Amino acid sequence: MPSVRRLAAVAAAGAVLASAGCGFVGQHDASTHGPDTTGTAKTGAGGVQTITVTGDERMRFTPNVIKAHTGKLRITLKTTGQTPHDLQIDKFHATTGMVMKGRSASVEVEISAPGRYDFVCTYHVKQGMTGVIEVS
Ligand SMILES: [Cu+2]
Repeated sequence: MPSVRRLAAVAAAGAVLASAGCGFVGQHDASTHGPDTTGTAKTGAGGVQTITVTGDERMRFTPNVIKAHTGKLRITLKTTGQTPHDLQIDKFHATTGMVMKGRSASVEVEISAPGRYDFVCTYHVKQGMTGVIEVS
């Protein structure tokens, strides 16, 4: 059963990089990280938007561009290969924690402002394992 870490974080303008040591560890850039795959979060029970992202042996998230609206968003990371991954949304300091082969775990945030929110695999950010949530 996937574990859910609840974080009621608010994306207030200007709250970026509030604390040293927990800033952006990577920024999504398709020009260096290969072609993007886009997925749209679906609104389910309780108005929570959900989407599943896979992490694979190529050190890529699929999709790596998530379209969502403001409100609650739950991203489930599923690791498909041998290599464990995590999914961390930098701005919210929110993470799935390490997800082993064949397992999945979720991270849930509440996004109050439209914008672009980067996420990374903290283990493979240097290999370009990054993505972005596009919130409208
Ligand atoms: Cu990874």
